[in-house]
Amino acid sequence: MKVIDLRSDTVTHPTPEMRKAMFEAEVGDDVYREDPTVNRLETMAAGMMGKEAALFTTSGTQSNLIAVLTHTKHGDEIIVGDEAHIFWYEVGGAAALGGVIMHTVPTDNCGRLNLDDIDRAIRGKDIHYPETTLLCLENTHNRCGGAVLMPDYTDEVCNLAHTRGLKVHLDGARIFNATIALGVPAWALAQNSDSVALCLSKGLSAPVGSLLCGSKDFVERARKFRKMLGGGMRQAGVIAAAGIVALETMVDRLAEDHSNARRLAQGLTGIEGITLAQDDIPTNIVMFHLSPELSVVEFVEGLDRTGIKIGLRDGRPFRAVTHRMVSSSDIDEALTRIEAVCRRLRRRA
Ligand code: TLP
Repeated sequence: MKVIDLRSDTVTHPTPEMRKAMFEAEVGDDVYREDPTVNRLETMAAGMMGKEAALFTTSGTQSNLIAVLTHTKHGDEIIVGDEAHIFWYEVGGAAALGGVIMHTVPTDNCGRLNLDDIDRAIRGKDIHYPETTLLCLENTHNRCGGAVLMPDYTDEVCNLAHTRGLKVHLDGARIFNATIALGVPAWALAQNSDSVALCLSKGLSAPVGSLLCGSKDFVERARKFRKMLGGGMRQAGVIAAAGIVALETMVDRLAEDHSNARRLAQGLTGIEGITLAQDDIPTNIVMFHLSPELSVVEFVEGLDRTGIKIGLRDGRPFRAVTHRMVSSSDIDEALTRIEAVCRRLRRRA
């Protein structure tokens, strides 16, 4: 029985082409900036994101943390959505290591923060207040079901933030899913942000790595923080080589993941006991609820027995993420197995 792993697109393995590139990678000591493959990847990423420079980091979490450290100082306040990955899933690193307060504002279903809420959240000048110095957005939005931020919206938020003296960091872990969904180049989604992080190890299938992009001066300072966090990786060309293949060959195929996500969602709506938690499926994330009369524990056990892995967090809808290692026939097979599990649970309910 084939295990169909829908927990995350992070489970994707490197392609044979990536493994070959890794094997053959020209390397050097990247702390001395002598790794030609890392240098090439950074130049390439900066170009795609329309920024002057980029920094190869170990993970999306590290990129976001370095961005916070670089844009702020200890004791500052940063504005993040109350559904932001930075707020939920990065172990509080911004607070623990950056010494910043995360001021959350509500996130709508489309991953957006309201401009008035942002405006109100920015502190004025008062001896009692911390200084608000950074605002973070996320595109696509993980907890909002892969929602895509439109470039006009991002630009508006950036204008507001800049007018009030804040920097903007964009968590673009899945920014290429947004570019494929909208049919616009990645730089257009990040052109007014001061920094943007993209991930190689999600839908793009590279084994590891993220790039933090911004101005030359920003990346220069960010490089020092990466070193401080232990992210000076020496002969990192071995992994950067896979990242180059990812950027060159894996972006366009994300459309297939999006169509598989829609196929999955459509199938799930036909299963008694399941309701979608989203009005539409913009990219590769599908979230759904189980009817309250069906047991979550038994549902998960049932899926496990039939070789289906999906994401589950307390009090959250289930999450299924499509990716390169799940084909459209795997989706059909997953639906058949999920339907069988639900049928069994309904009989018992
Ligand atoms: N998200 C992971 C888990 O941490 C939840 C996933 O499976 O989706 N920003 C966003 C929007 C992300 O979704 C993630 C990973 C990150 C940052 C962090 O990237 P990594 O895992 O490389 O540290």
